Amino acid sequence: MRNATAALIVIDLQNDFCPGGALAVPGGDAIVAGINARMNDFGAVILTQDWHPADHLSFASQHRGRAPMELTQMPYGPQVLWPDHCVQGTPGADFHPALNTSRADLILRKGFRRQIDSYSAFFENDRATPTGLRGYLTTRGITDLTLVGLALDFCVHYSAVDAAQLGFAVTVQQDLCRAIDLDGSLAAAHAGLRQAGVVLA
Ligand code: VGL
Ligand code: ZN
Repeated sequence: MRNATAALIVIDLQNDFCPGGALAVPGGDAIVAGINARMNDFGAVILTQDWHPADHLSFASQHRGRAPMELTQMPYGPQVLWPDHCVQGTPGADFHPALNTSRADLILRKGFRRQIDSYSAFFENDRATPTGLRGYLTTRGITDLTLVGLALDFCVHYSAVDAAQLGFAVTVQQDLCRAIDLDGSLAAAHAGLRQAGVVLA
């Protein structure tokens, strides 16, 4: 049975986050079949897509002398410098080919402003610019969210915490997520999710 007030939100299941991609998350492709199988349990399925211009300021390549995975300061705070990834219109930004995209009601793109990264599907990294997803969900009467996808310690983490703070009932299904685990980011994500009241299933 599909639950009309529950949505499955699949975070950034894109080629660049899968083995062989520019910012590969170990085992990122191993969760695709399980995610497809869960889609029928939800009244709504939403896919997010990391969608950067080629000169995005989260890319280390845009900062002279800086290397990927280093930290920099942006006007909105600290920001990890990433390898170029999920550039708009490139194969790396496409969804994993086995992901069932036809079941999606909405594909939400984020990270398209050069100056601001966006881990969360709700607010960009300045923590102020909304993506519009809240309005979509609330106007559809959706109250319960299950999040899966990549990466558990970045985009899934930030999306789940924001969703809980906005008042949604949020579950992160951990076996359908994979993590980057950069400098303790996975432990920080677990703590942050618990503190926000997210159910870790
Ligand atoms: C992500 C780093 C940079 C993610 C996106 O989807 O977790 N991580 N851009
Ligand atoms: Zn990104």
